[in-house]
Amino acid sequence: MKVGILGGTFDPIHNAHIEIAKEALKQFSLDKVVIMPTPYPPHKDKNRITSNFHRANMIRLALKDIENVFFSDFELNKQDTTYTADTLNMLKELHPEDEFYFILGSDSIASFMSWYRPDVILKYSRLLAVRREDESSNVMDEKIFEIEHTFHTKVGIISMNSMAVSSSFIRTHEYSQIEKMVPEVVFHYIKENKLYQDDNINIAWSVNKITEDLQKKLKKNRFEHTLGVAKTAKKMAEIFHVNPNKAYLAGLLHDCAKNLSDRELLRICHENNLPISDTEEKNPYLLHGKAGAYLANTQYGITDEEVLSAIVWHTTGKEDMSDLEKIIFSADYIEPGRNKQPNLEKLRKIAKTDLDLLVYNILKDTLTYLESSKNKSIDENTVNAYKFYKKIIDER
Ligand code: DGI
Ligand code: FE
Ligand code: FE
Repeated sequence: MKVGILGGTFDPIHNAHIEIAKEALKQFSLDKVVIMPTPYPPHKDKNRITSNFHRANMIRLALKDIENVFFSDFELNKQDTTYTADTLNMLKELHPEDEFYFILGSDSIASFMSWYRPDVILKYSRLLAVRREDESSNVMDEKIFEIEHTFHTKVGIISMNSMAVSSSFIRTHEYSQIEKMVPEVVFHYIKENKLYQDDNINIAWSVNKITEDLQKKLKKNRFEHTLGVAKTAKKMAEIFHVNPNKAYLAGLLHDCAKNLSDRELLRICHENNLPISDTEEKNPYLLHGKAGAYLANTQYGITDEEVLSAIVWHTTGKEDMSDLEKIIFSADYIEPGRNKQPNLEKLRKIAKTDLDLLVYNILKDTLTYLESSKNKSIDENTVNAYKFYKKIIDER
């Protein structure tokens, strides 16, 4: 098979990327083109980039109805930036019978000579350079000549009509100006998720805006529970000298991933390299804490590690929690909307005086409940948390 590879950050994917893929297929009779986004280089400010999750979703949407062009998360799933040379080497090992064509835009052509091991890249693939018709092509031709001369290779040319489209333009302009630059489905996705809006993904939302958004996303009962947890957490924070704003925010967001299906929770965790334990694999709803913290960070711009950690641990608890973690863990259990659990009266009283005793009692009741229900495997964090707080209480 003749396989074209188009790399880049795709933040976001746009019409010119798709044109390049189609033209490469046509002009070089390729069997397929693979769109392979790269993770962002580690030094980039994490809060300023669009998550792998969103970038991958947009690519999937954009390629849905396009024949022979496919999304690959081969590089995206690597923790660190990968070198093209290594990627091609691995691909060649996995598919020795395939012929690879590595597609370069004009920026990449200009810098190709200084990439890591261009010789290796050329050993495993043939280069195809995108050449836009209007482009002042002299510089580009020189670069191509230099590559061909140095490595005794022939660079293929994909000729393209010029298109005034770029990801950086899309990231920095109003929605009305970018509508025609991306596939319709991608445009809707960008709007839906409020991507590339200054007051949104990159900057923490106001509490009011988060509340509004959650009201839209969560079922009515869940939303009310969420407010109950936020208010209860705030009151407890005041009693135990924890920052009440952080407690309210963590309470508000603790179940923000609760409207997602098991499959979506697993996918978020897979795509963002969040570890999944065996118990979580079997009971994916346990992941709504981890996935919730991820969304709180990427969608709502929350960067406070204490708040994020309280969201992560709110379902299972863990050993040696911070006071904020204890508060969210217990407010979730005792907020006024809860009525099914045993001992709520007693627990709500303890909540006014003794955080460790409260956590201990909730863990004990939770384990009793889990042991009596058939299909639920118990997370080791819950067990370890119970042992930890039992010891504290016993040793008093
Ligand atoms: O999301 P909420 O419903 O507000 O509350 P939560 O995040 O505490 O989740 C509640 C459920 O989680 C409840 O049915 C008990 C369950 N749970 C807590 N620890 C474990 C657990 N389920 C399993 N399978 N294993 C655990 O260790
Ligand atoms: Fe929860
Ligand atoms: Fe909850």
